[in-house]
Amino acid sequence: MSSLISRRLIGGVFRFGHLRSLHSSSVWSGKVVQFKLSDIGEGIAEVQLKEWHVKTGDRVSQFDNLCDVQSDKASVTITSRYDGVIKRLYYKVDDVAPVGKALVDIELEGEGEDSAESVDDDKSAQSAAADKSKKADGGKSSDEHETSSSFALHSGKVLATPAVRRIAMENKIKLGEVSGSGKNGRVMKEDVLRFLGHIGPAETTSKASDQSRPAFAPLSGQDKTIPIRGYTRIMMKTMTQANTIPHFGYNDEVVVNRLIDLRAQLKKLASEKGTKMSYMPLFIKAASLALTQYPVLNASLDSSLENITYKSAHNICVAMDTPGGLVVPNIKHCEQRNLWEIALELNRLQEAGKRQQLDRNDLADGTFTLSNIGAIGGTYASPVIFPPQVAIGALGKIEVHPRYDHHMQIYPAHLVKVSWAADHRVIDGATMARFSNVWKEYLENPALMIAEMR
Ligand code: CAO
Repeated sequence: MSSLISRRLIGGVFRFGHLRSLHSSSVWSGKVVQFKLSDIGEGIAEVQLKEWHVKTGDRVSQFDNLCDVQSDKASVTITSRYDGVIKRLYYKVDDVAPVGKALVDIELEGEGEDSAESVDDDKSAQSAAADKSKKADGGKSSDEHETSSSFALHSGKVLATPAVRRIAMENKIKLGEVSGSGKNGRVMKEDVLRFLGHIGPAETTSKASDQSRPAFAPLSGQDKTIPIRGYTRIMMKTMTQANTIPHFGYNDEVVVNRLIDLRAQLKKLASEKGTKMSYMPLFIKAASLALTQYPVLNASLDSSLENITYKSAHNICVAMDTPGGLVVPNIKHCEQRNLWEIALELNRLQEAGKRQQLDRNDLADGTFTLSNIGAIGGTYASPVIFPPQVAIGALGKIEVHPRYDHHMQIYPAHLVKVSWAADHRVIDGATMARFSNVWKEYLENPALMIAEMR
């Protein structure tokens, strides 16, 4: 689990934290500048290159997208701050690019600022980067790469990223025959996959990304080693940290017959409100109400293990399964939101998660986590705490089982199983169990929950 941020960086201006004038001050046509990955704050030291939007030889203008990069805290589109022609790309997709190093070389056109970072006289830096680029590209230089890919892309007439061209080349299709759905007719990965028949029509984009997975899955007769990237890289770091926490586990089952009735009524009204009402907003609101009684579970532990901070806001994280992997955004101030407001925010986060466009703020400052693995299946789970938080709950699939009522009569009980995990250094089992009982009470008698809402 992780924190990711998503931002759009315009011309390097916003990102670099200092305002730059984009007015021209001198003629610089023909000068080659290195466009460096500058410090993007948040302590980010490196990013992973997710996608190039340009190739060598492309003409770019200020504000044109150059590439998408992702760090453990940021997913960012980097845009050009110059007008010119791309002379060199220093990384290929999935490479890790350190902050402060060159991303692209751009040969300037027209007029601009004198402060551009020329590389004409920086041959050693260029050749070092070129070596890296060459290695990363299986020994081909950028120019060679262009030549090998150019069978379908003459003079930039078909817009596509190198990654898309690679897929087209591997499948022996001409990009010119693929209709592009991107800006200015740019051919996107989905367009190629659709052309190949791997995914359905354009309107089913979210399902398409799931269905496209098998295209990369089966390999026959050979091992494949790939670098750990994207959300998985972030999950690895966070979960390695979580592994130092002694987890206390506690499980229970909740009878949700009344909750199902309530949800059915709310679901009917949801479309009028322009949202959908799943069970999650009810689980989340019940958790927030229970956290009010047990604030120690809505807390964070400092790295020195000296202090615990009780958080006033209930920023409840929701583990989300997205096409890019697991990501954990949070709904801010659940203690102040009603069910509709929680549902609206959850829907927004879910849609942004599907597009991998969650904002930094969506991912920062979570205080407690729920993971509805039951949306996929299963009963009990062993959730892992999302540090520096101290508790997490996982929900199973709602299923019907026979149970006894107070008169010892068997009835069909709709049950959801919950698995809690708490940091046993600061939370004892009795506190976890009492919290769970309160949460369960709200869900088994949702009228109580409604009564407590402001
Ligand atoms: N039991 C029964 N039905 C469930 C359910 C459950 N536990 N969870 C969801 N559903 C139902 C919903 O109510 C909805 O039904 P309707 O279409 O009738 O409204 C349907 O399944 C689809 O729900 P959803 O998944 O779109 O929405 P949600 O709010 O319930 O869950 C989210 C959102 C983001 C939590 C979920 O989609 C998801 O990603 N879950 C996986 C979390 C995960 O991977 N956890 C593991 C973390 S550790 O690796």
